[in-house]
Amino acid sequence: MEQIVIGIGGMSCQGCVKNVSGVLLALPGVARVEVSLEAGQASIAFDPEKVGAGQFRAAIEGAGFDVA
Ligand code: 9UX
Repeated sequence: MEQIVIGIGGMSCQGCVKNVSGVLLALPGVARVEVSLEAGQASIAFDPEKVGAGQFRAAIEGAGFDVA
């Protein structure tokens, strides 16, 4: 398992946090997600053989947010 922290722009409430968490957790290979509204970032634990940074970016941007 690997860990990555991704900066996210555009989150303005806990609903956004829930939405970002949901799209990330829906990706196969993602084990654990912690999204912080205050810090504007997501910490993701994942299996690097199944998923990676490109898919995290696509999922976050697809949900309407910006990846730093
Ligand atoms: Mo909050 Mo975010 O009212 O996608 S859910 S602004």
